[in-house]
Amino acid sequence: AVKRVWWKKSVVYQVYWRSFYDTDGDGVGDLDGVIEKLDYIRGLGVDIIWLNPVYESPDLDNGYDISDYESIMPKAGTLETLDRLLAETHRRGMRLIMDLVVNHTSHLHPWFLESRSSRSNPKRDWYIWKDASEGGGPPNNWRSYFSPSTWEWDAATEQYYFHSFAAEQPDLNWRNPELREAICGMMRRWLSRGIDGFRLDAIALLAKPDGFPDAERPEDIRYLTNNPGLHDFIREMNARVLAGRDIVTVGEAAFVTPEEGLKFVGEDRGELDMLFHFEVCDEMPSWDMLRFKRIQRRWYEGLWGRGANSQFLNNHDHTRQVSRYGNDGPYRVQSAKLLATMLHTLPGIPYIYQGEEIGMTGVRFDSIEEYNDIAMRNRYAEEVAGGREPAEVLASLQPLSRDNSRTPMQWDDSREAGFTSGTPWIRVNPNYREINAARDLAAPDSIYAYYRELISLRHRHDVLAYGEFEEWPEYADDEHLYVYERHLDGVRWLVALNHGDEAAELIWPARMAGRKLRLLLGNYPAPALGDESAGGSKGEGGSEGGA
Ligand code: ISL
Repeated sequence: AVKRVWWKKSVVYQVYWRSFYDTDGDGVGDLDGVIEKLDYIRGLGVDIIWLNPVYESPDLDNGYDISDYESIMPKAGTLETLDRLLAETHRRGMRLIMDLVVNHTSHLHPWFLESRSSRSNPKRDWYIWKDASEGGGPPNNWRSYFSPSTWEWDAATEQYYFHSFAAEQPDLNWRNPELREAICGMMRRWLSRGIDGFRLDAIALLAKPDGFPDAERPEDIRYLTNNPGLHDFIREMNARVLAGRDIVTVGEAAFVTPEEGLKFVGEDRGELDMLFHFEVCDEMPSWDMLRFKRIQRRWYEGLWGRGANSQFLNNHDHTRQVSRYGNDGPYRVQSAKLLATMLHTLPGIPYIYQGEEIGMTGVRFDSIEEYNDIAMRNRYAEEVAGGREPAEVLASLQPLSRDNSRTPMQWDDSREAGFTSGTPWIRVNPNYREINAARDLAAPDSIYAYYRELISLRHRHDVLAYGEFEEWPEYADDEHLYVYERHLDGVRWLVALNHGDEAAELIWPARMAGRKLRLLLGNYPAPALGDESAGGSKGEGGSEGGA
């Protein structure tokens, strides 16, 4: 049986605040904007808000380069605004978790300024410094996420420092006990302020291997993650900060298998509550039904009854799910509902990324200057410097640019989609006249209304949170149909999904004879559920999500 905890019946809504709602006209969303839209979020029925980083930052990686953990970036607001947001969130019966980056800081964080000031500075060891290799040049051949090397030369002290992401994001040295104490103290202060937990950024990266050996295949950056000692750090963090509080934590863990994943979230481990694994978003470029089924099966078998997973197909790093994994053309609405049905009925806690609930789509800007994403811009510069045709490089980077999901929330059909009275920091998707929240709020059969219903079903029925998962074997190898049940204490829910663009008929297996069916939800008008022909669910070129 699965351990029952409130957050397992919850749905999380991710607020990428800089693109959510701008109240002061500077073109960047802000915390006041989140406060103003709390009723919209609450209207959906979600329980937990995950707020992307709001700390003081030079903002080269949109807040993931923190220069002061204890204050708020002026673009977002002040500590006072954050307190108000927290109070207003709680007043509406929701909780707020903050995104926290402890693998690295900004290169402008006072800790790093001290660390780089001299080899003998007391904070030298709070970051990772190494001499050049014997022949000169970086200590090893590793690639970072956002640039050709993980090593950046510091001319003043004549050593390299290590960075898993951009050079402006030096990695902290978790082997240093004073550093760990500083991080734990900071986390405790945030919890005392009343926040309800953390989304822990890049948590699988905290430990680095002894001696930093060269990689055989530098382009496969798995070596950055899951190194020995990682779980000691997380357990210590749990014991010193998280344990015994009514909070919830989710770790962002790149490159984990279910076996590795269980170490983060195993209920007997004393580490974290939930996990984002990236076997779908990082490793499945476009929809692949058989692969997706395999991933779901393995994670279910690996974690069920032992630790919690999460379900998501997009976030601020991954392009919009309806564009990437669905159909954002003629079947956009049906497709968005289909993906939602799947995410909210598979085992795991569903995460919604702002705008997903109205079916927002990816974008394509005309020139590299219109993009902001540091990962994309650095990659573009590297490839163009390497002699590739700029237009070709741009075209190859567009589909997966992180900016696809970072365009402003489309509130209505007024200028700039009602996001700002000024000039938005990143262009609004031109399709905002058709796709916007005002329109969805007014239509009873909108994507928004459908999400609200899915969330309400989760709250009202334990089977979605605690029910076992069973695929119909008849369709296990089907490339378009995904048919499974969740069951708990004699209650069985059937989910039948058609990802194909052709109508399909569900063949009713003999074991279903005599079953009484009630249709709960579907992305097409309800099919007739006769006594015999109970399963004949046909969808015009789309899909059925019903039970
Ligand atoms: O988006 C990815 C690549 O497709 C992920 O692997 C991602 O880069 C990685 O999981 C870490 O992401 C997080 O930390 C980054 C930050 O830029 C991302 O926005 C954040 O989600 C560095 O702090």
